[in-house]
Amino acid sequence: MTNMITILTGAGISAESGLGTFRDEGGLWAQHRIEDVATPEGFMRDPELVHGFYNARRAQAADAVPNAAHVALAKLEAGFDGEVLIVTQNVDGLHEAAGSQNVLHMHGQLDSALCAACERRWPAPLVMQPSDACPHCEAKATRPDIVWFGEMPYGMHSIEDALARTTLFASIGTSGNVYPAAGFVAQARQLGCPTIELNMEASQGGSLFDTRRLGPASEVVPAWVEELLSA
Ligand code: BJW
Repeated sequence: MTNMITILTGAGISAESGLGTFRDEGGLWAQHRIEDVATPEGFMRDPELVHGFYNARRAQAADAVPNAAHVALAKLEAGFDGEVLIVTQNVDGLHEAAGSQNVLHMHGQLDSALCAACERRWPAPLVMQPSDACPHCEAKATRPDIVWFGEMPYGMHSIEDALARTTLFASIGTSGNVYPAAGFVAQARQLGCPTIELNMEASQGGSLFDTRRLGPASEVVPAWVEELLSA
């Protein structure tokens, strides 16, 4: 069987690059109501507010640089004897900026725009607004290419397929509050795959992991990658 590592990442891996997490003290959900900025209903009610929220995060992400954890995962993909897949819940592009190539953005991407009418995508401008027209069908139905609550995350078939082939499942910097991502560890376990969590503190489903390394991602991830590459 080919070696395959599937790595689920969350906001914690980008925290040391200056991008806020959601549920930590003072995080994004302490400053904004989820129903207002992260649901299709909120967008229908007040598209200006939602565009403003994502415009600010797009600007912040554009200035951010990968930290040692992103860099280590890129090094793992380049040096590992097998396949490495990063399934990220993050909408920033820091894994790619660090050099990772096999990345699946299950909750969308800040640098992508989506037309709700024709469902085509294009690179998002730094500032999006409700009056923008789709460059393909010209409908004024453009939105950030982000998966909001109640919407189907992207790439679920590819993720299910990857979990079935995975020989090691790792979860980095996610609180385990949001499904379906929070359920991947149970799926991997059920398939007999070893599991490891690397996080600042234990996640919601923390007891499901075989192993846990607690600490800042910029420290625990490079150390873990070194171990894997020298094994
Ligand atoms: C560090 C660190 C450092 C800090 N170093 N670590 C009832 C039961 C079960 C499910 C549901 C339910 N009711 C509704 C649902 C479904 C719902 C859901 O899960 N709701 C829950 C709230 C209960 N999910 C959905 O609606 C999803 N769609 C769906 O389910 O479709 C139906 C379906 C799917 C599949 C099969 C069948 C049906 C869509 C979810 C969309 C999530 N969207 C968001 C916002 C959009 C993206 C964006 O704006 O960026 O995605 S919510 C937000 O949470 C964001 C994140 O990607 C996501 C996860 O957050 P994450 O990454 O875990 O961040 P935090 O802040 O929670 O945690 C940070 C962690 O880092 C912490 O652990 C820290 O300790 C750690 N940390 N600093 C290392 N330096």
